[in-house]
Amino acid sequence: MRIFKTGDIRNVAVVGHGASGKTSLVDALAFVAGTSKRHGSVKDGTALTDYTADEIERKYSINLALAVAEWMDAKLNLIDTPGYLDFTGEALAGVWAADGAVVVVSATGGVEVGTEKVWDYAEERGVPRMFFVSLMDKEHADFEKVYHQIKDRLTAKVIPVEIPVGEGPDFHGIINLFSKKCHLYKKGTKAGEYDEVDVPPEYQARFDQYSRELIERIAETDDTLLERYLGGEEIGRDEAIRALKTGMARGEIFPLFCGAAELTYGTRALLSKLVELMPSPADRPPLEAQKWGGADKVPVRPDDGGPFAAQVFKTISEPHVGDVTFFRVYAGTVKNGQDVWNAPRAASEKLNHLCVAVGKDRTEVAELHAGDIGVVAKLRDTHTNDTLSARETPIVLPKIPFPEPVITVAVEVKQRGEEDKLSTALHKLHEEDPTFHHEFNAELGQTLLRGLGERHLEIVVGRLARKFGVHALITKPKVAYRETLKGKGEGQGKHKKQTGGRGQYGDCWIRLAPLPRGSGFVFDDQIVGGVIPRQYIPAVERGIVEAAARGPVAGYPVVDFKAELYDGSYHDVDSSEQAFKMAGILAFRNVSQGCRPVLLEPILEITVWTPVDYQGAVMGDISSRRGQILGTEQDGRMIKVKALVPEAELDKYATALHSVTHGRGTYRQKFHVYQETPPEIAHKIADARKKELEEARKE
Ligand SMILES: Nc1nc2c(ncn2[C@@H]2O[C@H](COP(=O)(O)OP(=O)(O)OP(=O)(O)O)[C@@H](O)[C@H]2O)c(=O)[nH]1
Ligand SMILES: [Mg+2]
Repeated sequence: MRIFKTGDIRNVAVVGHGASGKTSLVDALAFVAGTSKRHGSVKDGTALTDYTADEIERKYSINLALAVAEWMDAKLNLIDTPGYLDFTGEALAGVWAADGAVVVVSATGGVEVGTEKVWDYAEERGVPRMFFVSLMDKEHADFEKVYHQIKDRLTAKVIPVEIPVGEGPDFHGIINLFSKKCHLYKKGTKAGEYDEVDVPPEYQARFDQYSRELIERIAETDDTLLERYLGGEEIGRDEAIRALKTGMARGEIFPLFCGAAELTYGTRALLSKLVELMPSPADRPPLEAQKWGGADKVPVRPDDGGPFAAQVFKTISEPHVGDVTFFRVYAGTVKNGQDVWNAPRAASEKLNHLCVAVGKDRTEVAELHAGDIGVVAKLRDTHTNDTLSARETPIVLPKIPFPEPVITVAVEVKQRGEEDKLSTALHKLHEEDPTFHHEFNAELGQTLLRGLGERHLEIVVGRLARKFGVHALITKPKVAYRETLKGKGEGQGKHKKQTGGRGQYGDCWIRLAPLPRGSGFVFDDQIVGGVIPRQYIPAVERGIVEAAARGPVAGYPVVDFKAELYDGSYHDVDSSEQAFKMAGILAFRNVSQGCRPVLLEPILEITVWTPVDYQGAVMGDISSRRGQILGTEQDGRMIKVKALVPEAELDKYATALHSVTHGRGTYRQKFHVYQETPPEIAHKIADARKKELEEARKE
């Protein structure tokens, strides 16, 4: 593979809603450019960038992946990203590593929730964007409708540079407004070849109208151009393209293209426009990095001669290879075999077999220039989001803000004794995928997995089996119930045993009383006159604490109460710490029964974002989950609904919300308070818990 200098590199993320045709487009672009020798297909499992076993089996993208298209003496690093929201972290990382993005919008599906999501990421990151209306040959394709959807729902700054000739099965050509020519494709075209003809007469009126709009919009981004345009002067193609590129860099204009990747229609024009309109890494503003070990900020410029700086934006573990690390060079030139420095981990890494990735294939290269994207296998201590720099100039680049997990499930290993293997494997998977988290919750006795959706966690569990040989089952996460006391009570706990030799004797009297929520446990020692010797008092407290861990209602921990120890008796010979602890246990069990014990359940505060159309459905659903709406307000394009909902009612909420809002709703949750469970529900929970504890005893 050729070596490319910074100015000849274009890093482009291909983003969009699921199944909009991104992977097919990337494959077609690499093939038409000649860089890839075979035109692959998602359906056949041969697409360049859907190469993992999971992707081939499911026929959609899960990981971001790279392809290269060499065109017009430039190298396009194409970053294919998954569209499903469960893998939105990958799309975010792809946009982060790129200097520009192609937003793919299906000519039949139009703007969907995934389109809005990636649009927002790209907006936050401030990368120049262009639109590609894909699947133009599909039944019901509607270019005009999709263009207006983009205009209404994403940005008014979109402007077509191409218009299709025919739509759906009749789609067979594209008119380019810059070249004023029409490309006609023949059935069976292999690599985007076309006949160039004049604009067909029946399209002349549309062509004139769109051309005028295009040139006006471009002129509006540049005062001198605008003046000349208004003065009646003709704006030449090259200067229009230059102005368009500048306008794109400033986020003032977003050109729109169209085509059908599977048929390779429109791919050649798109390749050229990617090279001409997308910025090279040298055109991008410098990044601000943190000097490692100091407070200073240092600018990182895409300068070939500068000190080396790179960031890892993806790690994937491959069978027989181990970890494969994708990184983007931000500054300096890096050579095959070079030693680099991971400052926060104080680790030196050798970039042996420095490669460029094209799908699953890797080609070794001698060097990579500032701005380029490389891969290397078998780094020891480096993970996603780490910065690699030179030892003399250690820095840390701003981290990719991966999204927080939204759903939680529990997992159990199928085979006993595999728990350790499970935890090691989960740890590896988290390193590969920062949007996946796991923990062992001792209170619940469960391993919890957190991620961005059910599909995400199913795939994680699949990888556990495939890559680590750990077979696990997804189960429902338990709810951490609590109990508390609503009334006061007092009574005795007496432990007396006389079995041969030395006996056991402990006797205490306690008062139990409720405390406000969140107070925890308070022990009040009111013993006077030595009725219980000092050394035994802590033992009584320990007994109460132990007994309170299994409350009277359903065996859940009792919280927010006070225990006052006010009387008791002892025996000179038979009393011991152990005996007084038993007395404490008995006292709590006796007294708590009469203190109107109740079950508490965790209440979460959830914030839901939904389009206004589904607001009623979302709120109705919340009410049916015993939820209480706190308020609603407009938040950008969405309505924000805040509510309090019992955690027990939120199982699979992400999936329910997805279906209620047709995929457009999102939510966040946080713990709010423990609250008394309604009695009829408490009974059911107590019954279930009793069974669970019995089962546990049997095992
Ligand atoms: N008719 C037609 N179908 C296409 C075209 N391009 C892709 N498809 C089909 O559309 C479906 C989705 O294509 P993909 O390329 O996998 O879409 P994607 O955007 O990568 O999907 P995700 O990876 O799930 O986000 C596949 O079944 C493709 O065969 C096209 O130009 N015309
Ligand atoms: Mg894909």
